[in-house]
Amino acid sequence: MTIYRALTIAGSAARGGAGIQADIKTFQERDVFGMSAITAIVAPHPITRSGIFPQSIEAIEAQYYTAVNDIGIDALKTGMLFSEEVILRVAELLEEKKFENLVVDPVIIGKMGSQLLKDDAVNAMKEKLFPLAKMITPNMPEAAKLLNILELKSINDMKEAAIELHKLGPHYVLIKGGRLKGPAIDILYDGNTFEMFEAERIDTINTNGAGCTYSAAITAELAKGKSVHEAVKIAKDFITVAIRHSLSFKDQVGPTNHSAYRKYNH
Ligand code: PXL
Repeated sequence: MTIYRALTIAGSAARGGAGIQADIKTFQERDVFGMSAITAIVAPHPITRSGIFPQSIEAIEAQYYTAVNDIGIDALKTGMLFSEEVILRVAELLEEKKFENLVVDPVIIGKMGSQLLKDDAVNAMKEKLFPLAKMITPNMPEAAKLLNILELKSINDMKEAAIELHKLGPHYVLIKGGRLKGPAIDILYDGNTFEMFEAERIDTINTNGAGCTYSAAITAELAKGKSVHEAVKIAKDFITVAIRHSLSFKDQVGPTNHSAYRKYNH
């Protein structure tokens, strides 16, 4: 039996619903062997107020090479990379050995408002990482930030943004319409045609880690050799059910439910 393997290069979210934790849970749920290279630890300290603890370049390299050399990789994704220095090094590593199935989730700002990518790192992400990606998966605010525009408001804005982002080099651009009014419509663009993936809008605030989970599900399906169309279709179902059954702890913005697709979808 073939075991498919996926790596996430991202931040560790101590709350358990986003970042590395969301990715690994999702890989497991989609029957893919998950590995991690942690770029930073995200955990708000109640007294010192520090919330982001970056890992050294050496530590990131060590984790990456361990995954590549000891296990092997069928697909990988990047999430929170935090600094220009990390982006440049990760891009170098991914140039050194190229992977067809690279999903770049351009994590910039978390749902709780924390800045997960420094402002001066946005250009490095666009110039060095996007050209290596099979797919980039910005949400609407991220797409706006990447293109230096104020806001995306409509499907038409999303389509125009997808065309501009595609020029930066990824094979596919998936803009996630979580912030639209009405149904949650995502736009996939391959440089030629647009494809829409639509799901009902679920009225909940508990969507912490939704973006991470969605892109991890896409990565897992690509690891198994699924087409981009199939991977996004399955991942869209996965995240929709995970949001429908999202979790609520202690009045915070809660996480999506990573086991919901397995438990409730069939
Ligand atoms: O959901 C965005 C995200 C990504 N990565 C890490 C996070 C978050 C949001 O909480 O903590 C590590």
